[in-house]
Amino acid sequence: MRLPNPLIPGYNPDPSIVRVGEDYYLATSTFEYRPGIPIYHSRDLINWELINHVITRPGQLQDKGVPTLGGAWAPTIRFYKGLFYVAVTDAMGRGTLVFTAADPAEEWSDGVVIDVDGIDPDLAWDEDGTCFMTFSGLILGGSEMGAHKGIQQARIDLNTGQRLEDVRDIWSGTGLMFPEAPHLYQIGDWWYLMIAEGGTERGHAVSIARGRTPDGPFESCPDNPVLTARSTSRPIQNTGHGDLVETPAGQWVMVMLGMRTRGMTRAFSSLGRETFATSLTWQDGWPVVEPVHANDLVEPPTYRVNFATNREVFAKNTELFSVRDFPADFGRVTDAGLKMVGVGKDLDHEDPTWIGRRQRRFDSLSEVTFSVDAPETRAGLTVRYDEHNHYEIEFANGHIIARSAISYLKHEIVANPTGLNLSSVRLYIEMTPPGPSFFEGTTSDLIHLGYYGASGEKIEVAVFDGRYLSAEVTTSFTGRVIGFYVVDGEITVQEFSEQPAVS
Ligand code: 6LW
Repeated sequence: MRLPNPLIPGYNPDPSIVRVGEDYYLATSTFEYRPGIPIYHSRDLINWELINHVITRPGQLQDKGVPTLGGAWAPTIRFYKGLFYVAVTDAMGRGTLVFTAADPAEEWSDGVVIDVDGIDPDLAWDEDGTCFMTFSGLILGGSEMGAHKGIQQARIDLNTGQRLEDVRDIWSGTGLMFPEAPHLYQIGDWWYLMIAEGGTERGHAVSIARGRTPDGPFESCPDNPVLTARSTSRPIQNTGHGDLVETPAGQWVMVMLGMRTRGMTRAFSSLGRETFATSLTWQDGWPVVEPVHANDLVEPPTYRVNFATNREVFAKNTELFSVRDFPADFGRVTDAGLKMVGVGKDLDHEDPTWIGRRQRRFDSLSEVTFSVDAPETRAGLTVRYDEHNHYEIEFANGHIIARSAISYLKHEIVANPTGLNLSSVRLYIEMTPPGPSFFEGTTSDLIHLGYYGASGEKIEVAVFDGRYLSAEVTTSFTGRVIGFYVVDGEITVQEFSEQPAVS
């Protein structure tokens, strides 16, 4: 099967997939962003549509006090006896949770806390209907913070969240670091336990074992790892954290996370960990997995929203999200556009007054148009990884400022525009490939920041190096997100878009 890669572009790590009849549903990690845990739907594994989110209201995850990179880690989506389940770790928050929904496109439950201590919870049921939770014993709190106990398992009561037995250690891979992302499948006469190992960086890999019962013992596949990109020149690296699905025609597919690395040493992944896919066949009871090939089977997506005409901008299938808050918490939809009022939080704040979406294409021109209520207003357009790593083009007190904030290093370039129309401030951030020279080619991309002048001409204020907004430099689990924000005063946003870069 030839599947588009990326399958779902933009930061969408730790994918989990389930098929019910002709319908496929896929969920990914979203950490501190809200709404969280997107549900993507497809009927052909090629075209995917965002239909809903599991996390749509406060309290489902811990909303305050969760550190950046904590939050929704690694969902597992499954269907059993008429009910959809999403097991997930609210890392450094509520812990291990299971959400349910009769229809994945409708509201999900509040989440039941499960009495296990670890990450990457998986759900599987045996013939008697007993539920097995298999997970990675990484401890994220207390005196054992950081301890890794390998792959573990326990029978659980999904209604109460209680364990029905002591946690047991089970097969934990071939000895590579960080055994995680376990998924348990009953296929034919075997129970297969598939895991990720090697760490989510360049050494990432998928390994598998099998046994006659869901709790093992398991024998390791002689060809492990069955999937890895380590030490290869493949454009898609870090492949791991896989989940399997069988098509109605009996073909098998693995979805997994990967990174499209760029730069002379392929060191920089601008969009973070995205969702990819590959096909596999079974030989002698073991999977033979195709390497993950990049292709342009599906065009990189574009995006445009007009807030004056679209009243459903925060519908359940919206791409728009915010950090630790929901967009509707501070975005008010009106006939004039989306009104947002600053409360003095700038982009160094852990929950800025910011609304945005994932950067989903390399050659990206993102633009926002908004009116300001007074020259003292401070608002702009930013591409961010987190509160410590962001570039922005900002309207402030009648000036236009291009600012880079990388870790604790800040740099500003100020432009004094003439004839700026306060009722229609139009800012842009554009990503383009690096220059052709050997030195220029060391980076991933160039990030151009500017505004449109009174006669609609693009006026560039600064060009910053894109390598510093990459997963490797920011040590981030997420990816680049682009959005508009307000610090002081009020703005009314008319339009927000991402189109192919034109420079
Ligand atoms: C996730 C773990 C991982 O829980 O990173 O890729 C964590 N590996 O499996 C967060 O994405």
